[in-house]
Amino acid sequence: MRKILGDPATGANYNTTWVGTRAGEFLDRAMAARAADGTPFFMEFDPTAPHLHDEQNTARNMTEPKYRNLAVPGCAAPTVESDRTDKPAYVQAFPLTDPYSYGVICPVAQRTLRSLDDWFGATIDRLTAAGQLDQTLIVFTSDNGLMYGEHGLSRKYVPYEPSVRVPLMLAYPGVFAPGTTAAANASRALVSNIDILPTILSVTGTPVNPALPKIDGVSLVAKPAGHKVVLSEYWGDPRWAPSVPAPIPTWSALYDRRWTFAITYDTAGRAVTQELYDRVRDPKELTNLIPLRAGATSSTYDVPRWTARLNAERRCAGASGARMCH
Ligand SMILES: [Ca+2]
Repeated sequence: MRKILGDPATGANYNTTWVGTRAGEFLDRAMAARAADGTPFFMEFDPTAPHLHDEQNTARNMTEPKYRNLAVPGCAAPTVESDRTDKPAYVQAFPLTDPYSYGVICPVAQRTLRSLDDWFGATIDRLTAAGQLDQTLIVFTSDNGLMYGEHGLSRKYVPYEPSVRVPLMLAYPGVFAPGTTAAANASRALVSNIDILPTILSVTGTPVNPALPKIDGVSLVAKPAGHKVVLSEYWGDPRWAPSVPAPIPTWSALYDRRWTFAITYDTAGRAVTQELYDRVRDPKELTNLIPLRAGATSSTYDVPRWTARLNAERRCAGASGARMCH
């Protein structure tokens, strides 16, 4: 992708504006082609926001000038987890608090999303004006969350909820009823980015080539309630080691509507730590309910069963068959 520096003083070529303008130009061409002969179109709109739009810029310059003083909610200091001995060593290596993450990065990131919101609205307006909104599947999501000081952490890459739980909103009139995502059942649905592809295939009536690898996700048209459990995995990347207090290890985690079960591994793939959180009673994931050392059992919780379930999801293939993903 072309690097757009923009002018922090004037906002000229601000990254989101630049990408949004190009997206609008693309849509105009796509609408014309569709009107001419029905050609379908696919567009992915990925602004750099809320990241720094240039590494040399300061956090202040992430924000479009007109929004630099915008009041934004939701960036309070998180609960300090005074006892992190129930968490892996890499977590304990981070400082206990990170005021920069929630005090500086969080509000700036939220202001950048106001610019994104403007361009999202402009995109909807364009589709509406062209009479295409009712025939367009819109997927709104993110590739990751970000820690704003929870557990002392300030990046992504971790199995805790702020890092892995992101919005996934779908709009396609006639298939997904308006407001569905706000309904009690739907908002608790366990879905994952692996469901986006089968959902697009379903909406567009595209047959799956049986010669291709099995698709683990499910179409959210066919299964709007999503999954019984969702797997998340991170593969340790040693290139990040110098930038954090400790390398974040490879881990895998299983989530159902109540529980989070996570295992970290050493570089040889051996399980090192295990964690179990009850997100109903402990939504901030402050108390690991089982012994930290991998393989250690608990008199209260069935650790072998959780381990077996996690391993099954790590090895599953496809949404049907003997080793299906759940
Ligand atoms: Ca703790």
